[in-house]
Amino acid sequence: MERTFAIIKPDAVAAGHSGDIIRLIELNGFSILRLEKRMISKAEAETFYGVHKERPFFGELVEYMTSGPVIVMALERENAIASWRELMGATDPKKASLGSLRRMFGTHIGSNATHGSDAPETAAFELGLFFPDLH
Ligand code: 3AN
Repeated sequence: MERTFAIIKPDAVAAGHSGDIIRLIELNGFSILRLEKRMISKAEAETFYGVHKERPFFGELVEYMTSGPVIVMALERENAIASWRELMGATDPKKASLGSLRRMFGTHIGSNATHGSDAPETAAFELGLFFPDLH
């Protein structure tokens, strides 16, 4: 069993897609270990996206992720990290495969409905940031 960290981003929450996304998470065999609807602070977003600090879209990304409530989740499944990335689809919703969450619910490369950790080290870092009591 493996764990990953997932976010339903502000655009998807605001558009009322949370229920559909959570249903697809469960249909795809993930256990939801933790789930919380909350705001992300500017400081949290800057820490969370620290690896993108030098990218031109960093300011826009932080502003967007703090613009409204999100749903943060700890998910568990066999091969959870790669499986969740596959269910999400490519970063750009226009290029994401048919049936993927970003294709169905994303609107733009900067507002692409969901986040998922990209490696075991990132999953450990991100889970620790949002669910420090999860062991
Ligand atoms: P992924 O989330 O698929 O791992 P990354 O790690 O390349 O994608 O990018 C992190 C986040 O930064 C993306 N989820 C997206 O919201 C945002 N992002 C990536 N590229 C762009 C871009 N060209 N313009 C605006 N936002 C972007």
